[in-house]
Amino acid sequence: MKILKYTAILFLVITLFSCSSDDDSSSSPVDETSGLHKIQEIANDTHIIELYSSTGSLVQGYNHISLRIKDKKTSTYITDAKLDWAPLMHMSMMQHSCPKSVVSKASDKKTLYEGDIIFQMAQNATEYWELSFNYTVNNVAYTAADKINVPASAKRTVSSFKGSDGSNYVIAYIAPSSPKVAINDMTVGIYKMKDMITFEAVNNFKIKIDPRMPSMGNHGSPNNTDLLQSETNGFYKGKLSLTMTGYWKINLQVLNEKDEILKGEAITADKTESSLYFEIEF
Ligand SMILES: [Cu+2]
Repeated sequence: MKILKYTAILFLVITLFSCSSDDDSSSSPVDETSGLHKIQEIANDTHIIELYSSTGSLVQGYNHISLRIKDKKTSTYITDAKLDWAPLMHMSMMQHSCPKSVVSKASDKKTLYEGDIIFQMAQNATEYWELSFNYTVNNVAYTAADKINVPASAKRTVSSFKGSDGSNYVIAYIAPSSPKVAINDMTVGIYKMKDMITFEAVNNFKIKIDPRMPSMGNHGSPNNTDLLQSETNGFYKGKLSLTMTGYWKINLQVLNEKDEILKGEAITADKTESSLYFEIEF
């Protein structure tokens, strides 16, 4: 498996190297999408918006998305756009959005913009997500929208829940994206649903984690730490201890700023899982 991976990297390096040595036109802009894979394009009459991620697909859960805007006439990439995006799920009985960040210029990039979207639900045969853009280039306003593909995740990395305070929340696993047998830096996003369209980051909550291996007597791990926020509207961060590879259920408890439990239960001999959890397997 490792050999395969290294062979793939070697081929990639050779390909990249041979591409760059062929490219002698100094006027063509640098391709800033190396390491990224195209998810899809969303076009209107004037532009093509290219969506990218590290994998080339969207997932139910947390997504870090990069994008660039190509002018159809000149085939050049826009460097000074102002963008806003709006994900909308078209369900049979209603429509709703999901938590998202603003879209901003990627640091040190000319043509690349980036942001986060957390899809709390997957599409199905009749219900689908649409992504719309409102943006301006040289003070001219444009819109573009299209269906996007958000398949169900095999493991649970996002949950919608009603808290004991009556509010609805979305909680999403963000990192580690490649868990290791180690004390991992863990990142989670949590948002309150204000209405069907508006999801706001919540502040000064606490997320308690209790990772367990159900297949091995539901044993846990030492030296986990609660997830806390280091900045207003920011993600929650803590330490996730994983002592072996395999399937882990990360049991969660969400506490509000008054230390009241909004959702989730402590694990005991009789209570082997919380009603709120993430799953990982590595
Ligand atoms: Cu939905």
